[in-house]
Amino acid sequence: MFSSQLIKALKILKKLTVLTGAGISAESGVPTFRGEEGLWKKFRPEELANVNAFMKNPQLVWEWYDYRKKLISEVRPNPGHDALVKMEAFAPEFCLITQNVDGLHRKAGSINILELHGNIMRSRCMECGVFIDSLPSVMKGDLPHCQCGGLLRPDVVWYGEMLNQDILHSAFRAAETCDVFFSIGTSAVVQPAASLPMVAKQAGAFVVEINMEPTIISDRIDETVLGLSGEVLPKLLKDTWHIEM
Ligand code: BJW
Ligand code: ZN
Repeated sequence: MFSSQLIKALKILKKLTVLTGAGISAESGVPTFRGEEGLWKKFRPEELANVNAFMKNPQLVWEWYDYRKKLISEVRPNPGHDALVKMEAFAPEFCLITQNVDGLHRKAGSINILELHGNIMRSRCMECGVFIDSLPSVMKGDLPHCQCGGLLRPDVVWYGEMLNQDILHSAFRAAETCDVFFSIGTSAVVQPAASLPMVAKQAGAFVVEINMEPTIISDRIDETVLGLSGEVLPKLLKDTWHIEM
């Protein structure tokens, strides 16, 4: 399943950087965005995950987010998340970059995490910018509002919006400076996250993808391991460091 080159690279690495996407949470019961098992058969994420959709119909967008928040609050991390916690303990330096907004890596116990697209459990005031961790705040009709009167929105990054520049900078730095880079459970189509594996490759890292199916980066990296991340990652721990989960 794994090349001897990968096992060797892991055994001697100094810095491991990991990028995760929706696929790593799929086995916890959080649907993905795209692909066969893709989440929103009814809603296209492109149509809801943007500020224009929110301004046009905040009720609908909040309904989608409330539904997802409830779902996420009821699920647990899976063996894929757990294996990454163990890897963080083994790698001298480790950085986990996630596109996911579900907070499951932190729940599992990962420490050095960069949340590229925000966190669904947090809200932000569109007027004064204050962050709010627990809703409901002040409700006006069906919509949550800030003490200042401004409309609250989920603190996530929508299409067409800039990512937090400090977090993005740290993510590019982690990609440029690692020996091994994993791209796990992401279709690698959404920029700028999708550039990170290629940045790591150009900087000389051994780049490995773990996914149920090939993606648009599969031909451009060192190794693709096809399978469920919740099965592949524990096996990788066993084959490399002889850890049973
Ligand atoms: C398994 C599995 C299992 C399943 N085991 N595997 C350059 C070129 C073209 C376009 C752009 C560009 N630069 C910017 C853009 C525009 C846009 C973009 O990238 N569009 C593309 C779609 C073309 N990007 C942006 O707008 C970004 N902003 C930006 O760049 O600002 C600067 C700028 C602004 C304006 C113009 C130009 C520049 C922001 C992107 C924000 C993305 N936001 C979302 C929503 C977050 C909030 C929420 O959750 O509601 O983030 S969209 C959605 O996609 C979400 C995800 O994080 C993101 C990535 O999806 P991911 O994680 O890859 O999931 P899937 O479903 O696609 O894939 C799952 C994979 O798992 C599949 O491959 C399965 O096979 C696999 N899988 N089960 C292993 N068990
Ligand atoms: Zn406010």
